[in-house]
Amino acid sequence: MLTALIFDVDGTLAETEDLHRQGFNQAFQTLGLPWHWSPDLYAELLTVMGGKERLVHYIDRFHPEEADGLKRRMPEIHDLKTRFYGELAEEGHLGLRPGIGRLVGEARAAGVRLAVATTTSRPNIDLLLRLNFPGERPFDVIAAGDEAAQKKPAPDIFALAIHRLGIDPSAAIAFEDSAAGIRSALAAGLPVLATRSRYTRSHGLDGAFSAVSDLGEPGAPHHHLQGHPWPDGVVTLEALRAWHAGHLRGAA
Ligand code: XBP
Ligand code: MG
Repeated sequence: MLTALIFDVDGTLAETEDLHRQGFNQAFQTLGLPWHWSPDLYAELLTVMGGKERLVHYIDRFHPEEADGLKRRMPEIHDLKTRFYGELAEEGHLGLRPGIGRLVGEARAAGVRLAVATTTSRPNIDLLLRLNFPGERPFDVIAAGDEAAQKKPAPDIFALAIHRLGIDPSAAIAFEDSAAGIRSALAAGLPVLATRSRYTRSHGLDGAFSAVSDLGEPGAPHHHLQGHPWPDGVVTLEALRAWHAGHLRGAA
């Protein structure tokens, strides 16, 4: 039986990555660092998951001669970036991607449990949920950021979410937007539905049992990309349950 849905955050619940990029740039500027991350450069840097890890990778690659000193400043740069990200998210009323609010509502009404498994820092998730689910606590479990020893594509963060849910991974479905995220969820034993995001357009989505542009809404169907198709271009709880039942029968 399908007992839980586990969601990635950046690119899956919401299109947050460009706000992270802008937050980094504002932090660089404030600290007098002559760096600017363009959307193209950021898309390349996104192959390294986690903002702190991404910053270290950037320093090693583009400023190796000053790497030691710059890396010592990394926590300060990242803290400031998190603050600016928060301000940008509040100003922009950061919304959810198509179909997320609807599917979350369907799952809660049916008693299907909800979890988050993300590389991003906890304050960023708390803010996203406060802005979009005011006064509610829709997710039973949140596994985030540095709670995992290794970030995606390692399975750690999805494994932590599964452990906290107290379920077998075969009883859940993961939602991801990135190639590294798909690898992470698969390595934790989860079937993965991929919804491609703005910054993951060039990512291979192999391993996902279905890939679509977004979850879709009645009257605003998604684009099907590969794998399992969804009735009327909308991923509903009913359709997920039907796929899952067939998947378990196939595995038996
Ligand atoms: C995507 C990421 C995150 C964000 C930045 O995570 O790699 O690191 O870009 O967040 P996911 P932090 O898709 O797993 O949500 O700077 O707080 O790490
Ligand atoms: Mg993501």
